[in-house]
Amino acid sequence: DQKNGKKLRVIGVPSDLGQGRRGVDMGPSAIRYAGLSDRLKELGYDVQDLGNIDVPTPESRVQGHEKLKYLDQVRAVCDELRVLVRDSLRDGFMPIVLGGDHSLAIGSVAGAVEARGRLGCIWFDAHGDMNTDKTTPSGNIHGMPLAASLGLGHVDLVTLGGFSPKLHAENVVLVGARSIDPEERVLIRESGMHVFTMADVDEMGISAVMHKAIELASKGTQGVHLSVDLDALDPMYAPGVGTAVNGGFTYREGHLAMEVLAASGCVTSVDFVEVNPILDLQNRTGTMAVELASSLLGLTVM
Ligand code: 5AB
Ligand code: MN
Ligand code: MN
Ligand code: MN
Repeated sequence: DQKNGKKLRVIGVPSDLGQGRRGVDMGPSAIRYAGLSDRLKELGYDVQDLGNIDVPTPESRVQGHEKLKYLDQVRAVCDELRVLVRDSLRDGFMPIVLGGDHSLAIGSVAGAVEARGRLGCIWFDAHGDMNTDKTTPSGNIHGMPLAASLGLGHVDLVTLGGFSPKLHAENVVLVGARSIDPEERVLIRESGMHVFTMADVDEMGISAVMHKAIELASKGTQGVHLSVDLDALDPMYAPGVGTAVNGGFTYREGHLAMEVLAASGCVTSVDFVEVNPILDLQNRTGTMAVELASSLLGLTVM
């Protein structure tokens, strides 16, 4: 059994710094409450939960930068996460990062690349997360983590860990996109990264999309960082997200995507982000995150 002796480390990032709606800071609690650790232990893993990174509450924050909201604090949180992800991998653990808003992925990607070298990245999202300080319509850094990881945007985000870029566009695959800002679209096209929109998923089927995504992300890399924004799923299955967009993955498409990834064995670190229990219905979205993690980490019925 390939899971024997496999060690997982859970890292909570209770951050709502990167977006505009309160409540996503409680995402890590909601995912834990839905039974994450027990499910993973049932699957035969050794699970260590490191608890949460300290994140300043809104009441104690200062808005430093005129355009990018809470830039300094986002950078500090990402830097702390970078070290935890890096050291977890170096200690032989697969990091499972719980968010919190998607800005945290700047830190998890940086740490994963530091530990392992060249990595592919599969990014499940309704959005592109490819805005920069120049193109952002909102000032919210959760719309920028993929750009920052590709070396685009504000220097404080791009240079985390002292190196840039973290990712190479030919190994980056966005899956599930259906809400891209006009200038963000230009950056996506110019970058050369790969995009499978929901229309592509409808046309090709999620299985073919995933096989292609894995091939692209794995080519010449030491593993794949998987970043799951729960808003990739249809709001019917994941209503507890700050920026819900209709027309997302069905329950089975989400699971099949994880199952194809599990079979490939390519994923070396993962984020589950944007879970907002205040906007949720009876923790449906936290539960979805736990179920997706189970499928990713190899739950087989037979
Ligand atoms: B998420 C928007 N493109 O930049 C922006 O949830 C939304 O991490 C970003 O994918 C959504 O503000 C960021 C309009
Ligand atoms: Mn999103
Ligand atoms: Mn996102
Ligand atoms: Mn969001």
